[in-house]
Amino acid sequence: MYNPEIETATRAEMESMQLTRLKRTVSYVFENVSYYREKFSEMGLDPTDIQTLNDVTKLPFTKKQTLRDQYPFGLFAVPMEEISRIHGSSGTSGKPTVVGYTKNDLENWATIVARGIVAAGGRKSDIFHNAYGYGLFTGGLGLHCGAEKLGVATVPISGGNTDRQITIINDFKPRGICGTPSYILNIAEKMEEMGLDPADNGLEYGIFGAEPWSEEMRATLEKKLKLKAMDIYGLSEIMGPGVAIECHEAQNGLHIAEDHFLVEVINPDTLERVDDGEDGELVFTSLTKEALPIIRYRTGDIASITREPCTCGRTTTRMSRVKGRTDDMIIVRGVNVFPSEIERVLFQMEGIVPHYQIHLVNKGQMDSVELHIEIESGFYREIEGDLAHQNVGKLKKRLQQQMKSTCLVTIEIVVNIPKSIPRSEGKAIRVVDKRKGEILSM
Ligand code: DLL
Repeated sequence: MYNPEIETATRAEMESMQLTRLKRTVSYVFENVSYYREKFSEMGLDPTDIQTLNDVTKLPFTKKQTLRDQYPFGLFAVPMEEISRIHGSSGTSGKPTVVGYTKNDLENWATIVARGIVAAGGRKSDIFHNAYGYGLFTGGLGLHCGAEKLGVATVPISGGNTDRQITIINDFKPRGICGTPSYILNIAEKMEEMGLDPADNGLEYGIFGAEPWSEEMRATLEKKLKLKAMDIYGLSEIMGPGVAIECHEAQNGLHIAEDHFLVEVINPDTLERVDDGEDGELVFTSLTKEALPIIRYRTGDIASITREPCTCGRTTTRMSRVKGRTDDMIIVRGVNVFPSEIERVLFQMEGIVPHYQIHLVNKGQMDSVELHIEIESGFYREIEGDLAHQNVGKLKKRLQQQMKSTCLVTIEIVVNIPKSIPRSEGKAIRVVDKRKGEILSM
């Protein structure tokens, strides 16, 4: 472990540290961020009202819209001379959400990510291939600085230019790799197309996240690349990658960096807290941030938490895999479906590749949902000719039945020829609103 005293602290030790830091953060935002000062005053709230960890529920929520309203720097708690870096969230439309970091924030972030890489199976002696995009997006530089802090030989390849990624992986033989699961799958498939075996490159672990993905996707990546795949979670508003990460020992829930982030799970409709183990929206309060401290940030991400210690020996609260986002959820005739649930079904079907897009379309007066899928090249060759039409029909029917029994929805299936669905080089675009020409979820 990288920080054993933190990672194996007793609940009482952790909560005592959290309470001290929460009190400090609440006073700090009251003094330094006019938005929070006004908000607290409106609510008749004084920083001294926070006496226990549960008192966090007295505090107001912060939403993405708050950051947009304060664009670009309105929520910063320090003057610009103390800001060392600025990132932005990968907004699907409009202006990005802007976040800033002081030197201490960057130092804490690097430590958290270094700790996460070790939990995921990384060692100082590794070569580490970083295929997250470098830039305003926090993925590239976030993983980079954590890897450097740990002392691994970091390859800052960034996203895209897949042929070059493959050459580098083959020649450098990294032990670790990170990137979005959809892009890593894209790399593996490209290797296969080039006649290379993705399993034959010495990779031992992968750190994949920044987008929802399924256990089925994990199984595929682990098999194709012959590595252990760990889930990493984070968001720029809270810090970036590393808010939580799976350990390689258990691969069973993501350990939250609780010494820096206080987690709550709420019902997104009633805004009340839900019990441990129950799905709800993740809410985080930063406990150590200087540049952009944030109170009860509503992430929009649906997951559950457990405080049970993990078999790896870590005692930190773990979150489940993110099921989807509240604003990603598609409602088909009253039934809620997340793209990741659709992905699970696709991975189980033979003859279909796991690349897909969900299109929201308008047919006449009615809104409807189309699932665009793609046939596997081998399967496509088999069905070419007279039987083609009939077989595509059968495939569609089978998929539709599977969707109906697993996700409880009837969705129109549109079958496309191989390689026609755009491949991801970062966050995959899963939902496209054709009614407005907008990409809804990446
Ligand atoms: O995606 C930070 C990140 C980079 C995380 C690299 C992991 C690895 P944003 O661009 O601000 O930051 O997007 C944050 O992405 O609210 C989730 O909806 C989604 N997300 C991030 N990690 C996961 C994950 C980065 N492991 C938004 N599973 C979050 C599911 C994830 N969704």
